[in-house]
Amino acid sequence: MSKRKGIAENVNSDFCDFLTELANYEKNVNRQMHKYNAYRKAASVLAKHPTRIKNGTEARKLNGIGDKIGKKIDEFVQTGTLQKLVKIRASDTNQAINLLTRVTGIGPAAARKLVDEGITTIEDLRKNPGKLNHHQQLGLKYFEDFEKRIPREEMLEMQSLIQGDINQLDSDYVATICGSFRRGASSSGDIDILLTHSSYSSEDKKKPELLKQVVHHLEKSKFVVDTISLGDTKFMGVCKLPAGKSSTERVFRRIDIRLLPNDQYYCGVLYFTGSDVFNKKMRAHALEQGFTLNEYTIRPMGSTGVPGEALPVSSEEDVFDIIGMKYLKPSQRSE
Ligand code: DCP
Ligand code: MG
Ligand code: MN
Repeated sequence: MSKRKGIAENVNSDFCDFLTELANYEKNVNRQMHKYNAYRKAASVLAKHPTRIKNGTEARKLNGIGDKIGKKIDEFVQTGTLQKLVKIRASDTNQAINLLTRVTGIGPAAARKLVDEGITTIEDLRKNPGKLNHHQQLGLKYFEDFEKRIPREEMLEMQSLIQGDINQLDSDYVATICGSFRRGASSSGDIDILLTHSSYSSEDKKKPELLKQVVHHLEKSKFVVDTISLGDTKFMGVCKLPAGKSSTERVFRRIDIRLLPNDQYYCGVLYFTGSDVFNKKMRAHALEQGFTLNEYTIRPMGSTGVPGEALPVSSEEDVFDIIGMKYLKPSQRSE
């Protein structure tokens, strides 16, 4: 073989593709490193071969290609595919993607990429932690717990712990547990907290320490136990209540805390109370009335379509009033 690296076209690339797919499957799914290496080697030999391979017999003459791979090449030449691969792909792909996206931090694109690499189960993920970012690793670590709904009773316990802690730190904080809990749901998927402080308005410089202090205080209380991410205005993490009276083991829960300036607080509370479907409807209604509404502000749309200054808002009711919508209590905002 000459050393014209990458210049010549790989005339056997379809063979190389299926061999690489099989290699990844053996490595990621079965942890069969010998098979992985065998498929990889065969793919690399074929990639360097200057002429098109016509069948398994011809392939077997090459160094690194034995009977088994020769048979696969025959099957591929004759049928245009491999039953083994069809099975690997069809039996699992969509189910696997659906499964992997249940891990917090793994979206559909990341899931598809993992599945293409042969990672199709939670066990596969656990064997390949290097493929996951920090968020995904925590999603995996707490996978079983994060799947469990949080009963309202526990939400109420967490609410009183959180409010007590924040108030003890500085009574000028205001915190509201939003999300499905605030809509009165009998169980919630996670804890969504909106935080502000009387000293902090949108005219001021950013005050990230307001959020960090609260997070660190909740860590000292051993309530917050892991951090997915902590930015200036948003904390994503993991929490757990201390053992209860019934001594049943507590479950790890997902917690989000967002910090907003006090003049943006009620647009934030409105947004993070949801539901997401209700929010879409309300934003559409606002637009019909000539206002643009988001999680921070409500602004009039000028005739040119350029939003004006944020309108003053000191309650959720204010926002309903501005857009001429009858006030709905959180429990009436399910859709
Ligand atoms: N939200 C939204 N649009 C999104 C995501 C969220 O408007 N795409 C808002 C409305 C949600 C709130 O943020 O109610 C909190 O998001 P969650 O995903 O935590 O949703 P819920 O708290 O409503 O439900 P769950 O009990 O599953 O956490
Ligand atoms: Mg929620
Ligand atoms: Mn949430």
